[in-house]
Amino acid sequence: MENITLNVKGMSCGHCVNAVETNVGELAGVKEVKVHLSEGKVDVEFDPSLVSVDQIKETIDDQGYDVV
Ligand SMILES: [Cu+2]
Repeated sequence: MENITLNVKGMSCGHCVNAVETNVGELAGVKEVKVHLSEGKVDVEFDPSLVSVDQIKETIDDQGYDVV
């Protein structure tokens, strides 16, 4: 397992937290995802043999948020 923290812009409320946590959490290989709304950060624990950082970033992007 690997841990990354992504800086994400555009998350502003509980709906955003849910959208990111649910969609990233559904990716095969993602063990845990935690959004820190006030800091604009997303912690992800994942298995790099099953999912790439790019896939995780793309999934957040698809929800309408910017990974910086
Ligand atoms: Cu929101």
